[in-house]
Parts: sequence; structure tokens; C-alpha cells
Amino acid sequence: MKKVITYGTFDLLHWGHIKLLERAKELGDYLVVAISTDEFNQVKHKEAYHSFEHRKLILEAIRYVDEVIPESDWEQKIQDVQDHDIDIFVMGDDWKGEFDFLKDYCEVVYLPRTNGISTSKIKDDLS
Ligand code: C2G
Repeated sequence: MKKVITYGTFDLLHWGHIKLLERAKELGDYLVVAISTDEFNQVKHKEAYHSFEHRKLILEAIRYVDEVIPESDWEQKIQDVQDHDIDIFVMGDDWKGEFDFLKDYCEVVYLPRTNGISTSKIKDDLS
């Protein structure tokens, strides 16, 4: 079984997130999504509208997602890859190059971001 992992806040879930999750799942058989905790979002200078628990509930309902775990710091990725027997690490290409250190532990894939949508655009359009 080929296992894939990806990380993110996934707030105000939108079709750009869904297309990322869909393509990540296509790379393997099992997709783990590490969702940033509310505390880690503060470290990322992000404030999610939905709490961690609610973002987790929503992600667990997505057909492409097999497991949701918390992302509580920048340093956990190597351990996560080892603990979950991950074969492929996936992120949108706005992160291109940032996680190449993981190439010693698994395949690293950066997928093109979906243009025209983002959580901040949703917030701006609604405000
Ligand atoms: N994404 C995308 N297209 C968009 C918006 C987001 O492909 N229009 C992707 C991002 O590239 C990322 C994922 O969806 O791979 C989640 O996006 P965010 O929730 O914004 O994640 P981010 O805050 O970048 O957190 O340790 C990594 C961080 O936790 C990443």
C-alpha cells in the first residue's frame, strides 16, 4: 500500500484544497492529512475561522482523505513520515523546495496550486 501525506490549515475548505487532495490521493492508495492545530496556526501567523476539531471533522468527510492527524510544529514531518510509513510527501508548489530535506525519507512532490481561489480571497470577497 502506497501511503501519501500532506500538510495544511485547510480552513474554509474550497475547491483548490479539494483538487490538491484529489491529486495527492491519486499518487497512492492511502492519504494522511496533517492539519495545523489552532496553536500552530498562530506560529504560522494564520487565524483559521474553523477550529482544529471542526477542520478535522470536515477533512475526515472528504472521500480522498483516509486519516487526519494534527500538525503542531514545523519539526514533526520526518517523524510523521517514519511513524506512518509514508512513501510520498505532497504539497502545493507555493512550498516548492521548502521540504526537500524529506527526500532522504520519502518521495517529495510539489503539485501546481489551483489559481483563482484561496481562503484569504474568500474572506476578502465576503468582507
Ligand atoms: N492549495 C492549492 N490551491 C489553492 C490553495 C491551496 O493547491 N488555491 C494547497 C496548498 O498549496 C497546500 C494545501 O492546499 O498544499 C493547503 O493549503 P493551506 O491550508 O493554505 O496550507 P498552508 O497554510 O500553506 O500550510 O507545514 C506545511 C503548512 O502547514 C502548510
